[in-house]
Amino acid sequence: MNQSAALHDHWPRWRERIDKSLEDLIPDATLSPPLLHEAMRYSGISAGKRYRAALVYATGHALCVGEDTLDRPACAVELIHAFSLVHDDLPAMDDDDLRRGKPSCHKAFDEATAILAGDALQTLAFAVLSDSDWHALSPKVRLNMLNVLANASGSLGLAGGQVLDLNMNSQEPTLETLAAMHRCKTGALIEAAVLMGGLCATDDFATLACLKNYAQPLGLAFQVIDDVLDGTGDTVTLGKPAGADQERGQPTFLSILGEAPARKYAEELKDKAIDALDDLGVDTTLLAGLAQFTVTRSH
Ligand code: GRG
Repeated sequence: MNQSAALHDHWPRWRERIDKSLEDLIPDATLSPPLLHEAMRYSGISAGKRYRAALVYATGHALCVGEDTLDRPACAVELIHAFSLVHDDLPAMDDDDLRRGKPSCHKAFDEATAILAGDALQTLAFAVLSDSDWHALSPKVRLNMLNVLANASGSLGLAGGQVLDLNMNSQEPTLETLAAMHRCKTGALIEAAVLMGGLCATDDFATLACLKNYAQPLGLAFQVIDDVLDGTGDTVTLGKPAGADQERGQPTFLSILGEAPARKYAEELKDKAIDALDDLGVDTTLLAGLAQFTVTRSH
């Protein structure tokens, strides 16, 4: 079976697992305060490709970890991702009205609720990993994961990347400054997803180093294609406003390089990611399939 077919065999099931787990983990909208829980469920459940969750499952799969063990780490990564999207859409950030094919959280609810729903999705990510009623992984492994996820979300990861992004419009960015910003804003969580899947199996330094060497170019490739799709795709397929980067005058890999060189750059990054898998010495078909998907995706 080729990489894409193998991935296709698993990914839809992973999506279902994530939605079922998040249904259980995000408090029910009947619980007080109902509006906050409704907003969290609106932005957290049945949403998105679940690309980062797929990275957790595929990494765990390569290292022979059972899916029951991977569910919570995958949910935690998706909760941070959902939080970042809710905040990214706010008027003080990108001010986008559409996300994942429906009104963004602050449009469907209101701005204050969206800020608080984002905050609560973030803290829930750490709660699901530190929950003393969850016994699939040892406290030491969970602590390592919490550290990876917290660092990826903070000033050296997503939050820092967002600040660099907000300040970027006033500068003439180079390819290197753009890549440095996206290594934080997009790459850090993608790397955390892969490392968390890895940590479910091992804390072996060499294995985790190989996983980083896979995840880092992959995260950048994901963003290069995100920029290409923003400028060349359509709103319905993307589920978010097409052409938004250009409208905001935002520098992107597409605006700096043009479409064909940007796609070529993403291909090179993808090849680098796949090459890094050789050093793992295990069956990495699904991780290679995800790398392939990263550069061929249409949304
Ligand atoms: C401190 C976590 C944290 C966030 C606050 C708002 C913010 C700072 C950071 C923004 C991070 C962000 C939104 C990066 C964009 C990453 C990206 C390319 C998102 C699109 O991901 P997809 O295509 O989306 O996987 P779906 O909807 O499929 O999940």
